[in-house]
Amino acid sequence: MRVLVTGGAGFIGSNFVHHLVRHTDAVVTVLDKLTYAASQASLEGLPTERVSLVVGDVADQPLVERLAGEHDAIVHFAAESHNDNSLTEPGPFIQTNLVGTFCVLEAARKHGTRLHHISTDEVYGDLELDDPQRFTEATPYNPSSPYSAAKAGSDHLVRAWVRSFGVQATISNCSNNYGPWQHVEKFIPRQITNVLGGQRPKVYGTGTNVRDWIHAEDHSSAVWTILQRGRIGETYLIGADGERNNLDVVALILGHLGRAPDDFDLVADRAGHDLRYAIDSTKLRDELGWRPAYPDFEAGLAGTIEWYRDHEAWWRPHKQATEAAYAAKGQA
Ligand code: NAD
Ligand code: TDX
Repeated sequence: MRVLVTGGAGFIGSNFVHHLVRHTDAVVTVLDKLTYAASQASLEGLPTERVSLVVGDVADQPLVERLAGEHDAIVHFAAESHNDNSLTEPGPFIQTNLVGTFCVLEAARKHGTRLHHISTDEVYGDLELDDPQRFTEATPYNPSSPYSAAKAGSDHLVRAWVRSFGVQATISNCSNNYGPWQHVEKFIPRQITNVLGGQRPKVYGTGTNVRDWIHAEDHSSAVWTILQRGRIGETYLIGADGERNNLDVVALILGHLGRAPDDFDLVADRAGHDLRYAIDSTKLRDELGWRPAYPDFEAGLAGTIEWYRDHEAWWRPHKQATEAAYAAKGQA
């Protein structure tokens, strides 16, 4: 199978490419614009006869059409992905997440290429801390930020292209990922690399916000399962029952690295900060038989902390500029 992976030099996309090389016979082309969020180093060491990189924009219609015609399937990860950035400069989120997805859909339509669209649980808005319900495929869309609104719009485009034009697409909405190769702007790598660099973790607001953590490797196995056996036109929620509040995650990081549990700073909150996400992945588990390989969040987090300790050369070049941007917003 020839698979085009958009955004394959980013965090989850690169984890997915590694997963394909390890667990399948797929031949992979990565299409990536190499924005600030990308790292070619994340793809280093992969066999060149299995993985190649095309540097380009998913909103470049002729390019995406040509590539779609040369592949059996497209897995569409490319996006602007950081909520905080969408609050300071929303334009690229509209361009890549909406216009880019439109171009991918038109390319898939032209060539009849199988498409899997990667989305997020943030399209459903947020839950109260004591709400017994979790998000399901039937939860109404209610996005909060420019990022999640643009992702919600991209999901609607995919559904419209399936129904109107018969595009052979599936969608998945996954919870918060952690694992190797995640940019240091994101919560878990930011706090790990702060502590490794002798700084204190920085927690927004009161730290009681809850995220539902899943290892990126489990996201990858779920996406491959859906690509193989998912029903066209269907949406599948991906999650691994990993709800933790931000204070608990920081305490685990501090504890693993031998620091006191209160050795962190509370900083200015994010505007419109979603309180809680939680995924019910029953459909994916019952219909397609998927199970996470990293059900133990504490163990997965410990492995991730060790990965960052061992890969300072990978993250160090991005750290200073990232922290300078947070400092300018009063979040450092
Ligand atoms: P990331 O920011 O680490 O990577 C995004 C990649 O897309 C980068 O390599 C970047 O260069 C590339 N890209 C951006 N704009 C592009 C364009 N116009 N053309 C081509 N390439 C472009 O993001 P991530 O965290 O790996 O997220 C990947 C996908 O997964 C996104 O669609 C995101 O919405 C979704 N998702 C992420 C999470 C999470 O926890 N990070 C959870 C659920 C869903
Ligand atoms: O320094 C920080 N301190 C802090 O308390 C940062 C960067 C974040 N936070 C909080 C905000 C959130 O409650 O940690 C939580 C996680 O924040 P992010 O890592 O920015 O992730 P989130 O906003 O939840 O979105 C992530 O999951 C869903 C991804 O970035 C999205 O791409 C995905 O769709």
